[in-house]
Amino acid sequence: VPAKDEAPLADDGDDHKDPRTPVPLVKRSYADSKWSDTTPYASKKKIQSWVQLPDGNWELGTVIQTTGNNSVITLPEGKVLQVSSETLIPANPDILDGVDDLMQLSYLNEPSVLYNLQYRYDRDLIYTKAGPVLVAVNPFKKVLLYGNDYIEAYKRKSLDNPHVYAITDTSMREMIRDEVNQSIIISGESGAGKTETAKIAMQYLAALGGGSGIEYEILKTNPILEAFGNAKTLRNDNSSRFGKLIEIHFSETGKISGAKIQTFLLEKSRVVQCSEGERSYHIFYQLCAGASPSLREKLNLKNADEFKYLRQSNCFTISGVDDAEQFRIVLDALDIVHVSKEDQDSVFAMLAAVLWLGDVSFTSIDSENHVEPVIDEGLTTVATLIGCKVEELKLALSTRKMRVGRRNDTIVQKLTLAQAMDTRDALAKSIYSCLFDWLVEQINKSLAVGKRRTGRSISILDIYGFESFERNSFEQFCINYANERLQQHFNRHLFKLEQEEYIQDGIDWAKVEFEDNQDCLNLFEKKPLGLQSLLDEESTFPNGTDLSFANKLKQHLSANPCFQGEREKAFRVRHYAGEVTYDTTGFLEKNRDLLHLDSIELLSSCTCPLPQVFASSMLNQSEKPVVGALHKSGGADSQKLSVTTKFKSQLFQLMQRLESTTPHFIRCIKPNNFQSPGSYDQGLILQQLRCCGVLEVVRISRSGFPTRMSHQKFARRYGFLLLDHVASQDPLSVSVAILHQFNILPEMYQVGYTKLFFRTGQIGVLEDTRNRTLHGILRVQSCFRGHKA
Ligand code: AD9
Ligand code: MG
Repeated sequence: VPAKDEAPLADDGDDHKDPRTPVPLVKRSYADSKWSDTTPYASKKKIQSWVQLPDGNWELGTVIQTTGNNSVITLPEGKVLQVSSETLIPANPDILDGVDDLMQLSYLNEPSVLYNLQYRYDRDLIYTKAGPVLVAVNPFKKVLLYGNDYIEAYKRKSLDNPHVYAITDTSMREMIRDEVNQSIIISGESGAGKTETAKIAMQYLAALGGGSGIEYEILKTNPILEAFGNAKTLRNDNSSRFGKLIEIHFSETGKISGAKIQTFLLEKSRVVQCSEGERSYHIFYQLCAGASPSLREKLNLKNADEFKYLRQSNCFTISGVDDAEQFRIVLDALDIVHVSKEDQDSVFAMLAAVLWLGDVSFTSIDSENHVEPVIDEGLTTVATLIGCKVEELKLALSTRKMRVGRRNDTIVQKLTLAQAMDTRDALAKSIYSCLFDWLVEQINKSLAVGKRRTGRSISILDIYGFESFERNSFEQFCINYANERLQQHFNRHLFKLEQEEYIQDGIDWAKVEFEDNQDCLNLFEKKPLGLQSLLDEESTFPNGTDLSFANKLKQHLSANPCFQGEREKAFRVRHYAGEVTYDTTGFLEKNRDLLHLDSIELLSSCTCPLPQVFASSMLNQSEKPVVGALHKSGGADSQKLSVTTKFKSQLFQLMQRLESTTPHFIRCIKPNNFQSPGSYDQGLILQQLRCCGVLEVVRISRSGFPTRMSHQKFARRYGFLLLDHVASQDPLSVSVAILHQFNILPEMYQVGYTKLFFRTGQIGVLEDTRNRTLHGILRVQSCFRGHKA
């Protein structure tokens, strides 16, 4: 008799008593759905199955009759449907409702996974394991899962259900045990909860590895980076517009010794333009709302809604957020990471300079549409804030020096309105992105590990997830490329991990090859004919246009299975997560990301310290050193690396670093598009599960032995079904006897040193028999019904 906690499956009637109903043979052909399970487990009269309703949602129903290829199924609210049997997908026995690891599901199909996550989500169990991966469904509300008590409980292992704390704890233990660096790789689409998850992981590490005080500094980097690198978008009120890797270092005793932050590709364009309903970077609004009267006066600050750059999107506040209060938090945090008051003043001066640049206006000076800046409050304030003469600023914004002819003679070209505005905006974007990089550098200095590196670290990666919008531009092109790289990393490791477990437990295992995304990566990276090298090539042509770029792609890449040319300036890429159509408008300009040398010269001649630092860092970024050119009268565009090339090399370095670590994956899921609690949109979630590869992991495990049970547990659960006496009572012998008695085919299971491994669906056969047997016992002992069974 099984233990009390192993209650029999809820049964719905007597299967054997009714001779009129033949055992239905539900044919299931799910060839079209690669995630579905094809192994029927039940030969019961009434089978729980998933049926897809016209709205696309899955509903659990009971098959009451099957004739030919048709099944009659009843739904919970009493509706009866007749459907083609092939469209039904088997549901799991109730005993598996809400399992905390999807690997425990007997049937690993899409509706079952969706249902399981929802079952848990409804109970605020937002974390679920998908084998080695932690799935986190954004609750969009406070859930009582965090804080010191929970941290203590996970540390002491008195709690071990899926949690960010648990996966972080594992990484900590493995780092110490194996002396190998670890990484926690967080992905998911915008608003799915990556940044919050990263902070929760950092909290845990700070609590476990704290002591020296440096953990406070590390935690305080979050409000700073969020202020300067996050913004309200239509998808997320606090959307990160950069990628981030934070590497936290530990001493031999497991105490935090320092940290290092690396950032990736900040979205600069937001500084000078953003869409209706979105905001620019938080820090601008915080500064305008929270600066002290003396700082306001020094920076000649106005209200946020009076600056042109901020005014254009017509959105100034975020509900529930007090920008002035946030500003105080940032000031505090800057103190804690040792940014001096002087430096803080310089930072705010740069922010104000960017805002005032947006207010610089131009006036026509001749009949050829040439313009120059109006000398007004905007221009003079910018000059004061960066420390240059008004005349110099005026010149930099209205002219461009060019070298011409064989003798490289310099001519000065006047700018048209469009050119002048571009120059102004490019200057604002550069100042802001240099400021961001500079801040990260200051933070890194403060967190520096010092010379005595132990070489042990845990890195947390919070990078923008795969994006597919109606209109996809250069930003999505870069972001999705990054995700292809990460996906490759993900695949490799999951296959490896999965297969290592089999080998560890000593089972017979022929290695599974997996479908990788190398084709798509080749499409991006191949030289000389890949998306990136063709983009770079076209970007260097003075006459190159977005259209000529698109045509070149179609001419050279059409043979690649992942590429498809589209109408006019568009092309389509088949990503692992789905197809995305990119519009090449703006690709060349964004890839070149030019700042004219005139602007760099201006910054380097400023009397304020930061502009000078920025100028020299811009020159250092150049591929060919152009330092000499700075002092020559003849200038040219800075010969910097293209954005794609720089990003690609950053990603390569990132991958190299991650490769040397033991990875832990967290996949964040956004349950609805309204940032609202309690709403679970099946279609949206399914699409993310597919995109971020959770079901891919499921598929991997399907090809293996996804159900595992220790010999003990197996013997306890099914031992009572044995008809013959087993000589030895040790769990392994009992288990093997059960397998034999039930004719479980040898290819359907493997006996490991500690566990039994089953192919998908196999446990269902046993559960079914166990259930029927129990039911029989219950009938015989009907007077005991309801007692210990
Ligand atoms: V983006 O790609 O940077 O636009 P993220 O980083 O994936 O995005 P973020 O972490 O910013 O999303 O989460 C969005 C919002 O969801 C947060 O501001 C919270 O309001 C909410 N959230 C996310 N995770 C949790 C959580 N564990 N508990 C409560 C959460 N709320
Ligand atoms: Mg984020």
